[in-house]
Amino acid sequence: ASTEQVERLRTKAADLLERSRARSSVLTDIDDTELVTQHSPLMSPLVWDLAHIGSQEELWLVRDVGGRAPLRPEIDGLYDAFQHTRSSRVELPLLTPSEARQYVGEVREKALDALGASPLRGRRLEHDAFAFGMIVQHEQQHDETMLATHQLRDGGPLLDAPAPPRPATPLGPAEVLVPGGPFVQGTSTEPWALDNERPAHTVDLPAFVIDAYPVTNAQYAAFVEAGGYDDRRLWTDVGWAHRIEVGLEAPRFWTRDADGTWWRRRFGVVEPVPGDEPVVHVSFHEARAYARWAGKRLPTEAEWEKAARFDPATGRSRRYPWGDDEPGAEHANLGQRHLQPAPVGSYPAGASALGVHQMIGDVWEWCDSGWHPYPGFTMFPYPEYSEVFFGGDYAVLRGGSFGTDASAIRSTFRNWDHPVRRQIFSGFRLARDAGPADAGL
Ligand code: AVJ
Ligand code: FE
Repeated sequence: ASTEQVERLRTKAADLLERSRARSSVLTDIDDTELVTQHSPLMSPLVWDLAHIGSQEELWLVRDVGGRAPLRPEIDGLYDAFQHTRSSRVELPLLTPSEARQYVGEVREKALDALGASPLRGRRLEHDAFAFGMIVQHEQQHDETMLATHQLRDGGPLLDAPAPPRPATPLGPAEVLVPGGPFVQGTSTEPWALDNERPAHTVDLPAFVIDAYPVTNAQYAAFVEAGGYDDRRLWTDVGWAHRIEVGLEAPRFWTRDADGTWWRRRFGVVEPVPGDEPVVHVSFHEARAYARWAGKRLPTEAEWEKAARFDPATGRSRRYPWGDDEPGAEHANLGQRHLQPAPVGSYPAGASALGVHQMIGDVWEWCDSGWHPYPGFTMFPYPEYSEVFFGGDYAVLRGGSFGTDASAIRSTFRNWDHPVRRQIFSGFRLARDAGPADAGL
């Protein structure tokens, strides 16, 4: 790496660290009571996420990259996600909001110091540069988690953002044919790709058809109104048992009034459910039941990635659906720029080479795949990021949501969660096997 390249890397890391901290501040510069409250048993109190962000940054940037002495070794255990369940964290002797703010500020100063001191060359280049990318993404991931906590809390709005854009052109075809054949899944070259996205490997898929847009609220409401939640045949055994046990009737945060109008609560505001936005806050089980009702299925993870990345003109897999350029506001609804998904068709410039829209941003998309390593997977740099979850009770989600930052998403990025979860910004799109009649698509 030339001096110029090292400087560019330093500037990029410092900028992204600053951007993630600005976002963390928006989410936590609220009343102290809000920060220490357990808003849902599914989530940590916000003040835990804040100090945990600092704790991970201390571990990886201050101690590991920087080789510095620990600032607060006595609190490591409090902020170790594996030692305490989310619902129990509120009982711990956590840092107070002002202590947590001061702690993350002190850690950041030392992390920036470490960034200036790392040679970012030779033996240290790959390790140190990755550590900064990992910590940027880690803070952004917890910011998305904190955004989900904001959505779960009761009370009036604390966050504000402009409405998303409206589609300027009519929708294109509803389905896209993805030709059969090999494509490259995963990556060996994306510098900040996490271990589970690696290595690049070839996957040969039969032709399939995928929806050009995510399933919308209007489409999903039709399923609810057709009695989809009461039709046992649409659900798997596990899905049905869950639907009965917790009394699922509609997406989380939806209610229906006496006139039959659907309403939703969104970050403290109650409003009619907009029909043309991708449905959000549905579980994997609900997505599967909808797919069966519609006579289709969820895409597998490999199908999702091929639809997003494969360029039939070159045979190459792109970094993003639209190409290799970093995400811009015209490509995708990311980064909490809007506090909701955008109507389908709002991002024509973000469509994939095959013509599939809104694969990045808006809503995470459930795939019909469990959480497994790619062939040739090597754990890096710690087993608790992905490895310990492989083979567990998880389904994969792809593409990121309106609450995912651009620095924490790529077409290769893999997320996973329990199939019952729906406090996350989760939606889906449908796929089906291709038949002879689809040649004209
Ligand atoms: C990859 C989103 C499942 O939030 O649990 C944050 C990311 N790992 N801290 C999560 C993560 C450690 C993780 N997900
Ligand atoms: Fe974490």
